[in-house]
Amino acid sequence: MSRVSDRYEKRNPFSPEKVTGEYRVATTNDVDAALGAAQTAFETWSRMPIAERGRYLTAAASVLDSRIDTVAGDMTAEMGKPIRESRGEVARAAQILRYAAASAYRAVGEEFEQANGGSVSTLRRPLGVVALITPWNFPIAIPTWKLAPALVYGNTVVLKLAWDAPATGLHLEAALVEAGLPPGVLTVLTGRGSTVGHALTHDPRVAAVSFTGSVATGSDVRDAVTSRGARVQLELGGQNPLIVMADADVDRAVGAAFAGAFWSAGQKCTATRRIYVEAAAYDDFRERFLERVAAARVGDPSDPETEVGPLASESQFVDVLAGIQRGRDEGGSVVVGGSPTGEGYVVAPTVFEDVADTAFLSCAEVFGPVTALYRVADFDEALRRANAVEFGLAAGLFTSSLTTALRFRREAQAGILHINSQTAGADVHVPFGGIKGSGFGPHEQGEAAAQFFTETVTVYVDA
Ligand code: UN1
Repeated sequence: MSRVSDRYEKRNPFSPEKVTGEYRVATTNDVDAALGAAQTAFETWSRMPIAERGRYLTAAASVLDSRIDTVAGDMTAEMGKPIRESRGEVARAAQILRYAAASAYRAVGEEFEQANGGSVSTLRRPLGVVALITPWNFPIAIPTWKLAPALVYGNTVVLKLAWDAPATGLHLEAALVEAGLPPGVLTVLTGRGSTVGHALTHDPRVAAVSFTGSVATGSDVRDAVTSRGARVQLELGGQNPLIVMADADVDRAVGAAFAGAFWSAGQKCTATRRIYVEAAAYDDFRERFLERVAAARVGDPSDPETEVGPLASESQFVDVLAGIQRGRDEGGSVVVGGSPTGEGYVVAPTVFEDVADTAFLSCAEVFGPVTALYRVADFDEALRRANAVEFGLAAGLFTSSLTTALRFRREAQAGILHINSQTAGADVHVPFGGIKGSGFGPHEQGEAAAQFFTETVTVYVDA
């Protein structure tokens, strides 16, 4: 029997009076049933040839491709991502599924010769039932990049979607169901982290948990999962710097700074939060960057021209405005933006100056369209200040000097480095993840995902 409290309403962040859908608030009983089904399904799924598992993913990719307008439209309506980015994200999800499916044609181990001459090889085997807990800011890319490798390597999955973006993840589930995925192999739950997430992380049937979200929740997840000896992978926040040297192509640097700071309204853990500009180029960069911000198309995310839409929810809106206020209170000056535009949860692209290195805005993650400019004497100073945070997710550098680029590659403290490109973005076939406080455990995607979602056994064979 369904009661009113079994369901919740999701509203459109650009037009909060509009309800975009009603979703189930899953209970611990739902988690129990999902884990039971996943355990049963594992018996058959894990024995299936990897190429056969991959075929379900390829078929789901085709379903997503055929439905890109619907899925992207629903994503934009429920969490406010500008439609052109939503479309790109659905296409990315299809690409991730195809990349994972092709794992069938990659090595699943390595062959050696034993010291005594016999054969010894390694073999990757699935872990069992894995739980995935995903955020609202990439509501199809992140569920897909966790689920695709988990499934192809033979695990069965319980996926908990973000409260604020359920419809998008449910489209992913529908695509896999239409592709014929056997029952129990994947169960998708909507609901609260405090019930569903908590139950999944504490259940001894869950062999591994992959989590993307906040630092605070992530550390609870890590403690719960490691204390029962299971595997955990965390992708947390970032406080990502972009360094612009005087020898850089300033126009390209301006474009990258704008995209990195303001696309998706800055709601990416890889967004550009701090921009360090070498003194000789500072005034020029500042002027062109502010011109670019003034020309930004801000507003309705369903308009294909829109570059900066709303924040995803009222609570994000409140948090970001509080972050801006704190930036001001701690002595920062708002050069442009700094307030709501009056349409839904839209906050104008905001650029600060005069922010102290110890101020909240320089150290913490304000998850919105907010960035700060800092003047630096040279690369040494830029790198020192860029590295002086607890996070280490992404970092960018604009320069034409190979020497500077090579030093950055060695010394920048982040898991993802961008030389002459913006701080956000992630190719599907290479590892993605942070160092320092930005993550824990193996990285995601590419070969790193194979390592996380499998265990390696070593097999000695003598004739
Ligand atoms: C990207 O920059 O395209 O939650 C991906 C996030 C990151 C993913 C960023 N885990 O923003």
